[in-house]
Amino acid sequence: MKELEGRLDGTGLRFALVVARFNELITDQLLAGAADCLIRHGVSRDDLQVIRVPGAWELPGACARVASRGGVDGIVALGCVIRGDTPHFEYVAGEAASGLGALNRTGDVPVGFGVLTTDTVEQALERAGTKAGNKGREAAEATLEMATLFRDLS
Ligand code: INI
Repeated sequence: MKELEGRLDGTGLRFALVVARFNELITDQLLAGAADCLIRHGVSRDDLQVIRVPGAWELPGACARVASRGGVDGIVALGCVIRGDTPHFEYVAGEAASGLGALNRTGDVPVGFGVLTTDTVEQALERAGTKAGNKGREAAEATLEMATLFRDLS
């Protein structure tokens, strides 16, 4: 039986980290976790590009342009959508998830989903480097694994 899976070796790979400024107290922590993960796995700091956008709504458009421009092996999308009193949350979170999902399925490079969708600020903080880990780090690690897998599959 032959098995194929990605590796956590980022030597020579290039990544774009596309990060939303909305809720930046939290997204800055997701960014720190994602960058630290990739560097620890061998990605050169010079091969990381950080691209900032206003909010999670803007993530799919920016990631699509980065993907079509080329020059990266993977993209990590980072954002934080916190539920409010109106249906606004559903639209922003839904569009970010479906837009990034479509891009991940159809593009040449993997797009990691490091977008928190939570009911409260506390839940978001827990997932941005406190008791529930750092979802930016997890998204970066998965993107690295998929980037090496995509290389092997191409
Ligand atoms: N953007 C976020 O990233 N998180 C949110 O929680 C959020 N809320 O709640 O409104 C949010 N809104 C802004 C949105 O992403 C766009 O930047 C804005 O609508 C302009 O297009």
